[in-house]
Amino acid sequence: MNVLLLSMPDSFEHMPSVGIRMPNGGLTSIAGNVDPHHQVAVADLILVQQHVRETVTRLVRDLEPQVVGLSIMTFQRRTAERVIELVRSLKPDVKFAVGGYDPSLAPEDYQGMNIDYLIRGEGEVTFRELLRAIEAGRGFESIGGLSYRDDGESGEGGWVHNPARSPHRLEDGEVRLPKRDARALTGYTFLGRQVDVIETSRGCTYDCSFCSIIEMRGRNFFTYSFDRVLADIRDARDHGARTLFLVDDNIMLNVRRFEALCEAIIAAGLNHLDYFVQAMTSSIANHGETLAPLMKRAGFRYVFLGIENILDSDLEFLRAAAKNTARDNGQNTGNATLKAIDYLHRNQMYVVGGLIVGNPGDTRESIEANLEFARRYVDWPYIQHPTPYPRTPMTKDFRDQGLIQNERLEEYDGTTAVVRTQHLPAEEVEFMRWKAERWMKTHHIPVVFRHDPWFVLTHTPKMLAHTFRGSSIRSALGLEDQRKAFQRYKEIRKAEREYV
Ligand code: B12
Ligand code: SF4
Repeated sequence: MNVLLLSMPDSFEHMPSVGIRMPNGGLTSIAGNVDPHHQVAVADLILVQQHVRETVTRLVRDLEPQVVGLSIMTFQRRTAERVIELVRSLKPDVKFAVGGYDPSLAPEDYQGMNIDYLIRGEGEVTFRELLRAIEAGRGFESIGGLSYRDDGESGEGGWVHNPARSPHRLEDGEVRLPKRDARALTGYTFLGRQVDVIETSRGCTYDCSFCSIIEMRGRNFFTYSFDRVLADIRDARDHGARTLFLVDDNIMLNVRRFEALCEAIIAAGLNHLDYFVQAMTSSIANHGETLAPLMKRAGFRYVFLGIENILDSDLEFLRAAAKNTARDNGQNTGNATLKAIDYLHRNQMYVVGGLIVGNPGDTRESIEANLEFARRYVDWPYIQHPTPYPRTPMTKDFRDQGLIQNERLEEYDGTTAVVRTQHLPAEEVEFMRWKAERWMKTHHIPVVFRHDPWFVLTHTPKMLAHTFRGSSIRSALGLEDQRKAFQRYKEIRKAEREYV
């Protein structure tokens, strides 16, 4: 069968497509795990953000897919619906499958859409079995993790939801390597270097209230063998990647394993690549003395730190206190953030600082404290607002407190404030972040210049134009109210969301 897998073009403020275009790891993994006789193509629509309609039309005409699969996050749901309608208009008999976080966690919202199958949770085995069943003309009732339309029998609007599939333990080699050759488009980049994504583990045993992971797969942590990980890194390198993003949910859950992975990367001579990883502050703070130099030797350059917030009360709301706690001789010694940042900086790595501002108890002062912290200590701010994604504990909290101000899901991109605090309206929270964060981003330009001068010379005007869109010379000089520039930015952002 011909299969076309699409990831959505929607990006958000901290991932401007002019400088950052990353592949969707889930789709290449699915492509690598269907039976080999299928012709699978993967298209990451982020690569053609300005030409979605033409590109999808061309791909459908050229590849003539019988099955089209879409990977969807919540803020991409509206775009996904539009892509579905477009493909249907081109090829009405195509079978549609959707997967990823949004369909998995809000399947009921997809029942009215013009689709045939919904894959909940991990997709490799479920999708493989789905294709087998379609090909053989068999029923779907035995496929775990699958929801499907069955207008004949079921009562629930024609939908049948099979029992969930347990998360794969990953250790037996059943989940094969991703198939990068399936990619139909080119142009992946992370600040001028070709980028790819790698997985070494899946899952997390924490339960931060804003995170979708627990509802998606339960509290567990399963790992791939190092041989597989190294083979995956080599494959990404052989496909041209020079920067690798480790997309593990929480690679630092097992610090000893992560240290051994760094050693393995060095021993395999793969430390000439740049690595970007998401990390827990407590792991870095508690093991930084040995871990940070080792990471540096293995090629780690950027570390995304889930700081979340510098105030204890906010950490409590976010249920993120445990992963941000430093320990000395088994004693809790307070917030781990500064210690973690210090270890990373001392070893010439850069901190992408993940902070969440706009929590229910936040005041102007508490938000300012976090912004000031970011200004002083992080190299690249990644400040977001709490966003009520389907089925997270936080969503229930916000709903119970009546704080959700905006139900337009296409704006649930993390940098649009959609919830108010008990003290400030959502828009004010967003204004404060927007005003401060644009300038912080400019501080990192010299660092990028030293690493990739050509990229900076050729892309800085575009990057700045993106970061400061809405601003004018007058607003920069203080001759115009910043709020006017902010309103213009909001209008531009709204127009950008019309991808199809
Ligand atoms: C890595 C990652 C990123 C990377 C993305 C790199 C990339 N291009 O892949 C970066 C840092 C850029 C990123 C950014 C964002 N992310 Co993110 N990210 C993750 C993370 C940590 C892992 C995702 C991953 O790659 N997993 C590995 C792959 C193999 O698994 P997978 O994607 O789930 O795919 C499997 C299944 O879902 C399923 N599947 C997926 N698609 C499909 C399609 C079909 C047809 C089928 C059959 C199956 C299927 O099968 C796959 C294989 O098993 C998750 C989860 C977490 N713990 O936080 C969040 C997560 C996905 N991100 C999220 C969000 C919201 C964002 C942002 C909007 C804001 C933010 N929080 O940073 C931005 C938007 C990005 C953009 N487009 O501009 C949310 C999504 C919530 C939701 N309900 O939509 C998550 C769940 C985090 C959270 N807050 O809970 N993210
Ligand atoms: S530690 Fe990270 S992956 Fe784990 S629940 Fe918290 S935010 Fe999610």
